[in-house]
Amino acid sequence: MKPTHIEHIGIAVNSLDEAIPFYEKVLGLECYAIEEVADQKVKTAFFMVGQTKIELLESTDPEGPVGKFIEKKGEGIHHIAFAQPDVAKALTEAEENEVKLIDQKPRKGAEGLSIGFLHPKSTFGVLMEFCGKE
Ligand code: CMX
Repeated sequence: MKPTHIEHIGIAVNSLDEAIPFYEKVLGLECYAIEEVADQKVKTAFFMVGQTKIELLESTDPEGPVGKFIEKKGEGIHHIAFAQPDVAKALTEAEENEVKLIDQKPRKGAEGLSIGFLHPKSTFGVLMEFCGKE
């Protein structure tokens, strides 16, 4: 299944309060939402750039995925999310192509969207997310 576009790029930061002014003042983007995703142990901030979003990720728990990532690699690009019309089907198709899945089926992420992750060890070192309304 072909993604329609890049839905968002996830960027791990130490502090939303410190990073948001850069996106607003230097890039002139508007932070249109801040949301905590308890399940993922992150607080997120969103900016729209054309059809694609920038999702800043601040960890709320050092043992969460973003906390561990920052501890190991520091701030930076954390994942790329592809918009998929049918996330469940896209995950099944990836698994049929021998990709290791983090999520066997979609779960709820930020903005109420269905999300599912592919393991970076199966995707040439880039954590990938499928993301969509279904
Ligand atoms: N990108 C690329 N590689 C990554 C990575 C990332 N974001 N996160 C971890 N890895 C690599 C590590 O570097 C490590 O590689 P080495 O073994 O070569 O050192 C390996 O994956 C294992 O990493 P780890 O630190 O031991 O962490 P875990 O195995 O416990 O977890 C992962 C890694 C990807 C399974 C976990 O982070 C995960 O489930 N991620 C998906 C959920 C998520 O990231 N949520 C936050 C965003 C939520 C949102 O957008 O709403």
